[in-house]
Amino acid sequence: MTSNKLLTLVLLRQAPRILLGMKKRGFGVGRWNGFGGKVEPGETIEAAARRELLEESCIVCDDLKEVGLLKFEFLGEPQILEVHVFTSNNFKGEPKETEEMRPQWFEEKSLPFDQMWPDDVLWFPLLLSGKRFSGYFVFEGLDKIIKYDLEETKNIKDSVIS
Ligand code: 6U4
Repeated sequence: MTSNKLLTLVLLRQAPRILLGMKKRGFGVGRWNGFGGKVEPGETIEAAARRELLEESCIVCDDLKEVGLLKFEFLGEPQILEVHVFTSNNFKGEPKETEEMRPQWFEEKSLPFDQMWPDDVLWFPLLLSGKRFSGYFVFEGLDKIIKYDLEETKNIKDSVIS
């Protein structure tokens, strides 16, 4: 039995646009994604989301709303990734390129799903329509989802997806 690896993911919105970053290194390199990373020991998940957003995009946001909980299993890997998804439309600063990410605003109607994680095309519609959601995805390698469950949830902590 291993514990889940806690990660954060922040999607900033300024209708009709959403801010993504091109991941320049590490896990998910070459894909457009929200901003985020690992929760440090002793840190709350929301504080980690704020810190990673600042480190990766130079944006300050004190008004994050947690909207999604996504779990990822990679066949052959014991650890489950537990990604806490936050959103906000209330933030300060202009996104700047950092060592980790190259930020770019995208129209919500034309997101680059073919250059994003394959699960994103499944749950982004829920995020964009203001829903809360929980999901569990099983990956074979980094490009193929072999099984998944995804549901809208009233309270993400009450999710039936374990
Ligand atoms: P460092 O600390 O730089 O070595 P790195 O290995 O680059 O870490 P990190 O910390 O940037 O990883 O965290 C990975 C990020 O990718 C988190 O924001 C969560 C996100 N992520 C992981 N799997 C994902 C998936 N299947 N779909 C998705 N985001 C995912 O949309």
